[in-house]
Amino acid sequence: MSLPVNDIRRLSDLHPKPQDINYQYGTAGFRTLGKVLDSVLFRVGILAALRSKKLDGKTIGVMVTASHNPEPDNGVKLVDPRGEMLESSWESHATVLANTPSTDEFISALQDFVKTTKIDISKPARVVYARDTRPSGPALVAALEDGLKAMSAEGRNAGVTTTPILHYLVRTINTKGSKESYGTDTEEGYYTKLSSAFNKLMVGRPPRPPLVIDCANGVGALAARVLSRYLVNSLPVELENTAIDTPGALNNSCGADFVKVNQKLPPSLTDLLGPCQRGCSLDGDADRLIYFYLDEHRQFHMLDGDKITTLVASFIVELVKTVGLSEKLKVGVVQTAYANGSSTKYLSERLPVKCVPTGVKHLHHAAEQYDIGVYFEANGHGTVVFSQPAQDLIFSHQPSTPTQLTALTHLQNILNVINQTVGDALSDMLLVEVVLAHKSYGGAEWDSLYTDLPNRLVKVVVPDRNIFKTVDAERRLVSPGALQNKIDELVTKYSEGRSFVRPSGTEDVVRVYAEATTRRQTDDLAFRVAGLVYDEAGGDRSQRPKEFL
Ligand code: 16G
Ligand code: MG
Repeated sequence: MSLPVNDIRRLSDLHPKPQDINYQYGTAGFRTLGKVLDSVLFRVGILAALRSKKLDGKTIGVMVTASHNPEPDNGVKLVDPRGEMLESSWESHATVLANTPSTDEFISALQDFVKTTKIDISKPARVVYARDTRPSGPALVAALEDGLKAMSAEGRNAGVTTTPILHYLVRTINTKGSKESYGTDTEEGYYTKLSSAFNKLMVGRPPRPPLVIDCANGVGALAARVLSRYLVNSLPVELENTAIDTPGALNNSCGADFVKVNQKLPPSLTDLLGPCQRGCSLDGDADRLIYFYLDEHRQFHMLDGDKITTLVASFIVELVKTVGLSEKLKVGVVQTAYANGSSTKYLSERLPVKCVPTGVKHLHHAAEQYDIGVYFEANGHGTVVFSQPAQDLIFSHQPSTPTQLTALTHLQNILNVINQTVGDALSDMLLVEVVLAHKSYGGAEWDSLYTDLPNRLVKVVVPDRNIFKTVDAERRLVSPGALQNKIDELVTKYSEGRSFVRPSGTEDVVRVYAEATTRRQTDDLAFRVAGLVYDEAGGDRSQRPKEFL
């Protein structure tokens, strides 16, 4: 059997590629202005069908979202059968196919691809897809559906939902009826799985003040509302920033990225959050979570992905120890260079900690090397993954004391609260709430586990960010030239100073991170490194930002 060339040609002509744009399947799929993504979505539909055929008809996921980006942006990413990110070798195929200039060239690139990748066209193709609340979403989904139609793929439209729910659906569809079944393959199955485990974990815990959830005016508002109906007595919540139909509201001065980057409360919450009350922010597709609280002086404190890692990993270690399985279940942590130095120090004194390059797929993969792997990026994206033997042990172990039995039951329920396929803001929120309730922690007690070093992120616009090449999990530069030596020399002048430089995978900029013992020193270090980067990359002297030192 060969490719249905006539159908592809007819439909591809309806989705021509703009001549002047070069697309790239980056860290989180294709992402750019929504209005220039039509041809990309059509081609991704075809690619998803081919990926499914290659994997013997397993269901592939497609998510249409641009996460925390501004509302006019959109994007698309593919999800592999276990609910994980697309295998990286296919990312470059996606880029090549998205950039072929004409329908004819697209078809011949497809033919080459099918041949070299040895795809059996006669296999079935199954794809499940969803989108977030962006206004450009419906038209992009229609283009994707044309791609599926061209391949006669079986499509399941999961509608408007969060990225993590789409990942959950992919995994549950593919494990249906098997020993590794991950749950019921519906949204209701997702809410029921998470909430029933959560509700069991909260039995007997004292009532808590309501949790304020900043939904970023995105799809998380819909999901959080449904979830809250399943949490009637276990967790009172107040949903804020739920204006999904207000043009321009998405991620605008709210959401997890706003809080993390600006290190402050979304202005819309200022009058809502009481002293010592905790709140959290989701991002535009609800796969990132940042917590915060105001202290008794109404001072803002942020609890980011590093703080979540510490809280969650410590609790899981404690449970595993109480059950008596410390020897058999090794808990480890995965971070990136962005992890606050204090968190790395705190964790390394207690657990194995690995540092990997930015991007969920790197963290997820490294976490899978542990029996129980906890990973979070500082920006709030993360989850916990349990190896299959670890899960089997947790569900078959026979405890010998009532204390062990209680801890084991908690561990089993925790496993079901967690969305292991990908970082999931709502699932992570439930996990955090469980730990806080079990430890009787408020925001301040949680925050006091270690003290963050002040840190600063600076964006540097350079003529060509591709000249920046990193090694050692992005902690060191090997190009351009002597820049790393200059940074090394500078860093020694700051107490507990640390700084690194990496090209962004999602924006046309270079990022500089710095931390040191004081805010003033941190800013000084960050802007000095930014200045070095700007000059070394040949930035225009007259355009040099004045804060760069
Ligand atoms: C994407 C990544 C996120 C990473 C961020 C870094 C996924 C699903 N998302 O949003 O993990 O932190 O990119 O962006 O992998 P940057 O390369 O622009 O700094
Ligand atoms: Mg996101």
